Amino acid sequence: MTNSITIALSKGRILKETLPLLKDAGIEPVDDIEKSRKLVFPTTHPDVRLLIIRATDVPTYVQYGGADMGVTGKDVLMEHGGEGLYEPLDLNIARCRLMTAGPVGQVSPKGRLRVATKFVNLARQYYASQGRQADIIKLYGAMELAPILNLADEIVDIVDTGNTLRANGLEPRELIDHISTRLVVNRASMKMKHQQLHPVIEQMGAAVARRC
Ligand code: PRT
Ligand code: MG
Repeated sequence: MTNSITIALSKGRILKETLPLLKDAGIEPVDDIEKSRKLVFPTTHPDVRLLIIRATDVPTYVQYGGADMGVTGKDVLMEHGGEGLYEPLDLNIARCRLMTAGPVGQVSPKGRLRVATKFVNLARQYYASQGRQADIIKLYGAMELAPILNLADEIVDIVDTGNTLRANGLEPRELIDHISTRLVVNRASMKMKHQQLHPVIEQMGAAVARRC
């Protein structure tokens, strides 16, 4: 199997925009990914197979060599830490912002803050970089509920249109970072399978450039 490469894709909102970029690199799943319950998909490229997994698991699979390459959000990569990974390409899809947010019309309290988020590492780093004391409360979803139910003073979450915040009585406060989807590669694979990986990275890069 040393000649074959495995690419881990994030299921969910990134997947639809990733498939056309892979297609331009000559890689198309043979089954309809969105209709199938399979997790591993052969492709029209004889040496390439795709894994369809949760976005948050992509860096882990690629780091440990379960996949040679992966596609996931910069938010997920920053939260993971990026050990063992190269990040050769910004795919420029699923663009959004990582922000702090709190109840409309309130300002962030001056003293110690309670912050609810699924991005605990990112949040800890951000508040430390601002010289602010923060107790981070880990949630797995529906962060917007936390300030409403007085679980937290503010949240750290992804914002796109801002509709989700508004619908829950919240507003954006500070921009932490701009986010887009990235291609990542296992460091050992980059050396050992350079011949197979290099053309895929090149062709996906060209596909991204054509779309800009
Ligand atoms: O949902 P699940 O827990 O299974 O996994 P996930 O949330 O990691 O996956 P998914 O598919 O929801 O998101 C994958 C990636 O898409 C994220 O890691 C981001 O890099 C990127 N992305 C782009 C977004 C959004 N836009 C986005 N709008 N991820 C999430 N959202 C959510 C946000 O969490 C909030 O609930 O949409 C809501 C905000 O949207 P607006 O338009 O109302 O502001
Ligand atoms: Mg989600």
